[in-house]
Amino acid sequence: MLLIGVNRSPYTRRVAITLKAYGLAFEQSDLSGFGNRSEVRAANPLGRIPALVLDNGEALVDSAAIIDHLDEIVGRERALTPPAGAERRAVLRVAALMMGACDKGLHAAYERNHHPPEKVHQPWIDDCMAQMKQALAAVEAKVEPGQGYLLLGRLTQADITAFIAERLARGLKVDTPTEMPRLHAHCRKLLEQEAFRSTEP
Ligand SMILES: N[C@@H](CCC(=O)N[C@@H](CS)C(=O)NCC(=O)O)C(=O)O
Repeated sequence: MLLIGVNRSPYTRRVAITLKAYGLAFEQSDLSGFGNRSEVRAANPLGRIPALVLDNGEALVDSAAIIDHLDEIVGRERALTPPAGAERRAVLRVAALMMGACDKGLHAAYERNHHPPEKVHQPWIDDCMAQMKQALAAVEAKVEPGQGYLLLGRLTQADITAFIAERLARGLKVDTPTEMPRLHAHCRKLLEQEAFRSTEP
């Protein structure tokens, strides 16, 4: 399998961490959505990373669809999203909040970085960042200090998505050690695991 994308992208890193956590072998092509437009568009017509090219040449796009496939490969017992019921809903809720937080953070970054300065609308940036922070604060409230994982006493997509969203927030100058100290500490602890550490950009 070939993972297309740089781990600076939270979505790509989510897939990279998941692949490593599942112990699935893969190669990675460090392409960025903006820096390597034609190569990325060859794998994903939408021009976004990540894409995952399977050994038969099929290209999967969007981190959620890619992870859905990886969950199928490893089977429902090992999948980092539980197969059904309240446990599944709880993990999906955190994952949706955290992926949405990433989306809002990137909307803010794109507004700042992809518009001429006189066209940047600061209230939109502020609103996006406020939404990102509120979602992070909701997950901060779920962190039980001393517990290794957010939910179910084991690694789930709740942890992985919280990790990549907290990382992105820090990159966008959110002071998570002060504003979300438990979440920040939780993510630092996750970084001790190989799947998280080895995917550091
Ligand atoms: N929902 C998608 C989002 C992917 C995404 O927005 N990737 C960004 C990089 S962080 C990208 O490629 N942006 C380039 C673009 O939108 O043109 C996913 O979960 O994979």
